[in-house]
Amino acid sequence: MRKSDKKPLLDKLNALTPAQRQRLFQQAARFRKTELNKNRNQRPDSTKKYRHGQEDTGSFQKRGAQNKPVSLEDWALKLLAAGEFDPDEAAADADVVTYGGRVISVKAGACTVITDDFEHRIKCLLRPELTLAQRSDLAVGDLVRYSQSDDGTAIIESVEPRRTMLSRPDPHDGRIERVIVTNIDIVVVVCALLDPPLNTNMIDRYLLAIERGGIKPLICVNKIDLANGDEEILAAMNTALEPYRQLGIDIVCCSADAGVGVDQLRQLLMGSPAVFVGHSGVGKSSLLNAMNPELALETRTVRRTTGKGRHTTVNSNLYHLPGDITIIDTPGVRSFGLWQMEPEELRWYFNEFDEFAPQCHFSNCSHTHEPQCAVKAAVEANPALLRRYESYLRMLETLDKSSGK
Ligand SMILES: Nc1nc2c(ncn2[C@@H]2O[C@H](COP(=O)(O)OP(=O)(O)O)[C@@H](O)[C@H]2O)c(=O)[nH]1
Ligand SMILES: [Mg+2]
Ligand SMILES: [Zn+2]
Repeated sequence: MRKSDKKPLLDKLNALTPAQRQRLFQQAARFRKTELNKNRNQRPDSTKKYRHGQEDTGSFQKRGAQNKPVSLEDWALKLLAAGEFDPDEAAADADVVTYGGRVISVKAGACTVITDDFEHRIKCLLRPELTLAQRSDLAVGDLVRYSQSDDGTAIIESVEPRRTMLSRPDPHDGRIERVIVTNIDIVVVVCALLDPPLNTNMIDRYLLAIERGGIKPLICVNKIDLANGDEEILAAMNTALEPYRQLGIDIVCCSADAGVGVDQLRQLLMGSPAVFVGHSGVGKSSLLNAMNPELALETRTVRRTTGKGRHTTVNSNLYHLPGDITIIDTPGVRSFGLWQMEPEELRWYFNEFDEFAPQCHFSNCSHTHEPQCAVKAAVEANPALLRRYESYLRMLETLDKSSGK
């Protein structure tokens, strides 16, 4: 090959990534081998030369150009000149092409990923390194890159750092954190006005976990149609929700059945990936259906004999609705136990105390038995605050019991 012919090819070679170059040289080695075999068959007399000559050292002698070794690089250049090497195809093997997706369910050693275009669900295996690493506690919502081989096997190659996460205490050991969903902006606490009745204790526990995760809460009270316009019931609801209003939390009162408040919910969720949490039977699936009837999700039917519902949502799921709405529904967040924490830590999760706590006589005031407590004074003047304060006392009691105090 003449020097002037070589130059552009060398430039090409240099432009390749190290992985592509490695692939090219592997291909060149195979090419050389087949060419050598061809020559061997065509020219039996030269076989010996190759065999005992320079084949082992990685070069061979060109016919007619005695003792002029052809380097592997020259073979590589030949491939480039003939257009036999496809850098992109090479990348598929050597560099590993990966695709983006989001984890929607997790099992031991495997998970299901929904593709970035929300079109496909792909079962992916975890790399052993990933399974062993701490980060392998792969959770629903994790943004991942996966590769796919020709036989269709998909493997998680990497997990992006989590932006946010919602976790709950392990039901058996409250000190262990179980991540249930990651990379969400809003946690929608769904409850029902009636059937099951509004449970503010449950809301408070969720808020604790949401606060810990640094995520924005949204309270959604469903089934308001069941009030049948009864002023008393609606007034009681407003009273129950007042503490959350004072905390500045968005509240949507809606009815999946009557289609009330559904648009408002949609507005609040646009562009912010969210997770629905809340007890079974409050209407999470019904709300999703109301937001997009095409989903046609199965909703719970109450068994007449037991009065208990069948749990229809078994797997986590991610729903992508028109208007850039992404909602994750996971059975992992049906109910939360209380976090195992130091009782002294709990007060920091009640943001409404922050305003008054600095005026307490004792700087480490727990707002329970201490004299000259500014929080207790504030509570007496504000019924909404009183209800959260009572919730605080109840949680504190649970923590004191479990911490043996
Ligand atoms: N009256 C009334 N019933 C509802 C409403 N939304 C859901 N339901 C009923 O509540 C039950 C539980 O609903 P479902 O969506 O399965 O709850 P999930 O377990 O939270 O997903 C079903 O029988 C629904 O028909 C609503 O807005 N009003
Ligand atoms: Mg459901
Ligand atoms: Zn105090």
